[in-house]
Amino acid sequence: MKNSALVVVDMIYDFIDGSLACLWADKAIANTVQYIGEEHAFPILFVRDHHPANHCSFVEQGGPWPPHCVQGTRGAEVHKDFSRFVEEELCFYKGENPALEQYSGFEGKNEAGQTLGEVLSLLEVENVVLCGIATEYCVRNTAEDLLKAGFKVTVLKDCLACVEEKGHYEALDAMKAEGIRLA
Ligand code: VGL
Ligand code: ZN
Repeated sequence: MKNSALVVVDMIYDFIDGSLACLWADKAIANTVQYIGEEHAFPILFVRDHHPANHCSFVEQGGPWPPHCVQGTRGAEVHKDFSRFVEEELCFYKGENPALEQYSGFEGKNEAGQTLGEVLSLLEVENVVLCGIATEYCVRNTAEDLLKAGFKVTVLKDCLACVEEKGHYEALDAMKAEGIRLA
């Protein structure tokens, strides 16, 4: 599909086998790798949760989550099955401000300080295909922000992992009602 891009959200170790391991992560990774295929023609952008050790979303700071995706740890690395697709300038980091929870990848920034939204516009992308972790949090918030910004958004429902099954299906229903395509 011309003018399309794939955005892979938080397919990083703490959400796969670490402190916040999510349901169906292995299947989501395998299905995403299959979707990408051997000769993909679309850019692949990676959203990465990337917290300082004292982040406000951690239980010790009064937040809801165990420490996860701490900068410089294995838990913050993208899963190895995507290594051959990862380009640093297309990695968008979020949650770096210790005082701010940031579920959406839309305002995530690459090493040059460009946001995901800016780079998708620079690439003249119109259709954003999304997959990743967690359906109820980062995937949903990123999809909604992309839609608000005017992109056509498709979520690959077999390429998602979630914190809780119930929340996963509620998030899918909500996204569909808002005009996000499920494929
Ligand atoms: C996320 C929980 C904590 C997410 C981030 O990106 O889905 N979930 N931090
Ligand atoms: Zn986080």
